[in-house]
Amino acid sequence: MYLCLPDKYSKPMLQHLANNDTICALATPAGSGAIALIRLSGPESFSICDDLFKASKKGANVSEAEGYSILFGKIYDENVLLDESLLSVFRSPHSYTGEDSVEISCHGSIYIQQKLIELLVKKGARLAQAGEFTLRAFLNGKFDLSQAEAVADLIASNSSASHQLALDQMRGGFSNKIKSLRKELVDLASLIELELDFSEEDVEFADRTKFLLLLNDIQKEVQTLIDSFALGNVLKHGIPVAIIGKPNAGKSTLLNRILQEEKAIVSEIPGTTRDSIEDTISIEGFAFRFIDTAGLRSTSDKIENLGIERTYEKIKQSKIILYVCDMTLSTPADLQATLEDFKEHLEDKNKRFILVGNKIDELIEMPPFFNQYVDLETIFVSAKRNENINLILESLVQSVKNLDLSDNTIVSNARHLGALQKVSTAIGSIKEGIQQDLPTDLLAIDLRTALFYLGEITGEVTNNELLGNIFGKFCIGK
Ligand SMILES: Nc1nc2c(ncn2[C@@H]2O[C@H](COP(=O)(O)OP(=O)(O)O)[C@@H](O)[C@H]2O)c(=O)[nH]1
Ligand SMILES: [Mg+2]
Repeated sequence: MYLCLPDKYSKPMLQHLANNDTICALATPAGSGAIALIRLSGPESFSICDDLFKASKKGANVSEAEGYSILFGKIYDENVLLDESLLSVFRSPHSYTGEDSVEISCHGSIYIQQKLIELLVKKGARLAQAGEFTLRAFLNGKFDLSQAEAVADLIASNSSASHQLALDQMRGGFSNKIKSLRKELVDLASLIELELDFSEEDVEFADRTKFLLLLNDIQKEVQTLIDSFALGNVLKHGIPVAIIGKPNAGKSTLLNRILQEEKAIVSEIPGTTRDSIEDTISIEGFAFRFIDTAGLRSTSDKIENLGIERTYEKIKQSKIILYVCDMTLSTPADLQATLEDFKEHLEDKNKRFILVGNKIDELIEMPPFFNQYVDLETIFVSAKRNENINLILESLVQSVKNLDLSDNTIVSNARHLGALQKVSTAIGSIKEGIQQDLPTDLLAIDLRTALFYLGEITGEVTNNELLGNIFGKFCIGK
């Protein structure tokens, strides 16, 4: 009995997804532009291109071109000239997919793009499905699953932080971490499997005490990765900042100032904002998702009440709360009541609560009671006159800069998180099993589960690897 993955999940079985045909697709955004890029990958890439492309250089053709070379020439639909284009040639295995590939840079008219794709299909290429180039790259061993997923994250990244996160993952930072955890578990598993092989002889290769210590270490590392998701997720999708306060405090005005556009309706009528309005902007490389909410008050208006309910939900989901108050109306009692209402969030270490004293333009002097709350971070602004808004932005950025993002591997993918949680549960079961002195074969089941889910993250297969691991460490014949 060996630690095999169920076949349906193993990489060889995925091979059937990789048809051996030639695929093509538009790689640049749909629509017209200066240039469009059409990509071809598969064994017929070169011959298909030679069928419709005539290089300017005499005697040159795609089939004989060197890898990483560019050919200039004309594309014909039978005898009708379609475009003048550049063809970049990539020879297997030195291409993104690992296959023979060509990238056609044509003029970016929608007509040319469509016609050229039609032509490629006519000559034998098939329209690629979503992600199929990257799927091929994965199946051809160009990178593992989590790296392939990072390619999508990289394309979607909209801030320096999410870009860095995706880049680290694409370059294998996360994969290496998972691989090293897996290696440690495989080593343990090898010993356990040996015990199973020698089960009649009742030997214990794996010292249970050492085993437990190692499992503790691995579980700790897995937990660190799980914990990093909270941060990874906000870095990727933007740190949620809820703008809350009473009606007419100036929340929508503040949102508009921060976004530098008139996104939310501002009016002197209390209860104008009934639904929450969100937008993400990048400030100094970090994405923040600002949420303007319905003002908090008691009202009999049904719709406004739904909005208020939603406000409380948004507060829960936010990392940072900007509590906006109208300084011309706030009294010490109001402020006290507010702090009481939000006590739970004020005490939550994972949230930041910033009091924004708005409408300072209307004040002759600062109400002294605001300064009594020394523990509370307070920023005085005039949203209307765009005064001190930069102080809010600086403070927000500072809170992210204080986080140490450097050496730590940060999980930002929900699938990885799910798998890691299952790994942790499985390791917990093995530990329990050891403590209860359960037989080796039962421990092996949980070990396999843990390995399975780690493998699921990177898309690895364990059979051969594990066999190699067992025999690689022991002399045959011993
Ligand atoms: N004087 C002054 N008025 C403001 C300021 N910010 C907002 N207002 C006004 O306060 C009213 C309510 O603003 P709004 O942004 O809709 O408040 P919300 O209900 O909290 O979203 C509007 O008439 C705004 O022009 C400010 O800094 N100073
Ligand atoms: Mg509003």
